[in-house]
Amino acid sequence: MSADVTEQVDAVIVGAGFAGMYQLLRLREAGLSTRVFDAAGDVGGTWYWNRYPGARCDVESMAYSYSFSPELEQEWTWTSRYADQPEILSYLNHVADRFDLRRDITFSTSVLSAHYDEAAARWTVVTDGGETVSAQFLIMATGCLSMSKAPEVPGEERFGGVVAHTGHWPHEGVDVAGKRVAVIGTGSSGIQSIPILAASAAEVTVFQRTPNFSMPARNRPLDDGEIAERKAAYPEYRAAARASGFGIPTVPATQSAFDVDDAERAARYQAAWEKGVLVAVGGAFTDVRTDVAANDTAAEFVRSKIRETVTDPATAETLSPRTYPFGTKRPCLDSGYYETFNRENVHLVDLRATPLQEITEDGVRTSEADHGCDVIVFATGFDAMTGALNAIDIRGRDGLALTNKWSEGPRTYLGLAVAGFPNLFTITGPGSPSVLSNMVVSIEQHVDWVTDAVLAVRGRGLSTIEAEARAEGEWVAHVEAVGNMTLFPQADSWYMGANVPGKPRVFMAYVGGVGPYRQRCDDVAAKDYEGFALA
Ligand code: FAD
Ligand code: N01
Repeated sequence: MSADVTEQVDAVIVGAGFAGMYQLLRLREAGLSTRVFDAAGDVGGTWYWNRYPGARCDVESMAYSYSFSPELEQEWTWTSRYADQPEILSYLNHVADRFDLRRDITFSTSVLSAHYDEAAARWTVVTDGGETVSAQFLIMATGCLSMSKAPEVPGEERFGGVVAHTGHWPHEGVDVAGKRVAVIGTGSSGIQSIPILAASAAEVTVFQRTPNFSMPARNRPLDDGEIAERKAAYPEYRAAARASGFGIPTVPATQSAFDVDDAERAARYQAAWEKGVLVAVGGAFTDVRTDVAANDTAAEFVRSKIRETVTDPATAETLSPRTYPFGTKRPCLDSGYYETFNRENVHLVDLRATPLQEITEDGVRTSEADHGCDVIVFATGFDAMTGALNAIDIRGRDGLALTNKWSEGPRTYLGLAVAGFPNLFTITGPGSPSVLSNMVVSIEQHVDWVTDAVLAVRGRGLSTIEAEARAEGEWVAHVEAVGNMTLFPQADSWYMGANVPGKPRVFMAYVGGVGPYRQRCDDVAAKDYEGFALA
C-alpha cells in the first residue's frame, strides 16, 4: 500500500442518492468491500438538496421508487400521486435504515480526485476529508442534476437580503411571509415553487427568460384501493416500465397528428391533458416528437390552455413558448402555475424584452427598471449530466483527464463506461436514457448491469474491464443519429448543454428508449461484454 493511501477497498462509489444507495447494496451483497462518499450530510441526493417549497416528483410515486425488493415495495405506502420532497426523502431514509446502508457511507465529504494507477490497476480516490482510498472499481453515482448552475448575474454579493438556490435550498427554510420575492428562472423548479411562494409572500416577481410548457399534475391523495391494486400488480407493472420508452408504462400512439381531423386531434390532446402524466401530450400521436408540424399542434394546444387560464392576454402571451418545439426542453407538471399569474401580488418580467443586468443592494435590475426585493430565489438549474463528473479531477490511462477527453462533449460506451478509464462506471451517464426516463428504472438497470460486470471480472480472476474506443465511437455516433431523428437538437436546452456558457452543444441523452436500450446492454453482456476489453 502506497504511503499516502489510507484504505484499500474493492469499490468506491461517489454519491448516495437513489443510485449510490442501491449500488452499495448490490456490491455489499456480492461481497465487495465498498466505501461511499457524498458531499451531502445524509442520504437522498436530489431529495436531500432540493428542499425548495413545492419540490415533488413528476413521475408517479408508485413508479418513482425502487423495484429491487418486493418486501420494500409492499411495506412502503405513498400518500399522494406525486410525492413531495419530504416524503421522498423519508422513503430514502427508510431504505437506508432498512438495509443498514449508512455504515459504509461517509457524508459531508467530497471526492476531489480519482486517478487511475495503471501498474496497480486501481483507482486512487482523494477526498476533502483527508482520505486517500485505493479501489479496484470506481462507480460514479454523482447524479445528472446535482451540480447547481451559477446564475451568471453580477452583483449577488452586494445584495442585502436573502439569496437561495432551489438546487441547494437552506435546510432551515426561507421565510417569505410578507416579503417581496424575486424568482429568476421558469424551469421545473421555478414552476413548482412560484405558486407556493406567491401564497405567502407579499409580492412575487418572476423573471422569465424562456417560457416553458407546463401541464397540470392533477396531484391528489392516493386511496387505499388504488394502492392495493398497484401493490398486487407490481411485478407486471415494473416489467412494463422496464420495457417501455420512458420507464413509464404507456400505450404507444398509432396515428400521426394528421391522421385525424381537427376535432378529433383536440379531443385526444384534451384527454392527454386531463391525465396529469408528463409524457401524455407528447405521446398522443406518433410524430409529436419527430415532426415540426405535428409538434406544433401539441404546442398550440398547450398555448390555448395558457390563454384560457391567464386572464391578462399580454401575460398569457409572454408565458407562451414559441421559440422551440414542445417537449424539447423538459416540460413540467404543475399545481396552479398559470393560475398564479392571475394573482394581484404576482408580476411577470420578460427578460427577452428587458434583459437582466445585475443584482443590486436592494434587488434585481433589468434594462428597464429596478425591482426591489427582500429575497432572491435562483431557480436557474444545473450543469446537467457532465457537471458533477467534470468537477472531479478524474484521470485515466496515461494521465488523461476526463475533462480533456470530453472537451467536445461526453463520449461513453452505453453511457456506462469510458475508453481509457478502466473499471470506472457512470450510473445514468451521458449517452444512456437517464434524464429521458423515469430515472429510478434507469438507475436500477445500470446498477444491476455494473454489478454483473464487476462480478464477471472478478469471477474470471481478471483485473479490469474497459470500453474499447471503437465501440465507444460507434455508440456516440448512434446516440447522435437517434437524437437527430427527433426535434430535441432544435432547442437551447440543458439536454444540449446550451444552458451553460461555453459547454459543447451535444445532445447528451439516449432517446432510443429504455426497453431497447436495456436489451442492448443485456446483449452486450451476453456476448461476453462485446465492445469491452477484459484483462
Ligand atoms: P443524485 O440524487 O443527484 O445524487 C448524487 C449525489 O452525488 C448527490 O448527493 C451529490 O452530493 C453527490 N456528489 C456529486 N459529486 C460528488 C463529489 N464529487 N463528492 C461527493 N459527493 C458527490 N427524475 C425522475 O425520474 N422523476 C422525477 O419526478 C424527478 N424529479 C426531480 C425533481 C427535482 C427537483 C430534481 C432536481 C430532479 C428530479 N429528477 C426526477 C431527477 C433526479 O435527479 C433523479 O430521479 C434521481 O434522484 C437521481 O439520483 P442519483 O442517485 O443518480 O443522483
Ligand atoms: O432548471 P432548468 P430546473 N438569467 O434548467 C433560467 C428536473 N426537475 O432546476 O430556459 C435568467 O430547467 C432558464 O432560462 P432559459 C427536471 O429534469 C424536475 O428548473 O435558459 N434566467 C430556465 O428558465 C428539470 O428539467 C422537477 O432561457 C436564467 C431556468 O432558469 C431539471 O431538473 C422539479 C439564467 C432554469 O430551468 C432542471 O430544472 C425540478 C440567467 N442567467 C427539477 N440562467 C419535477 O417537477 C438560467 N435561467 C419533477
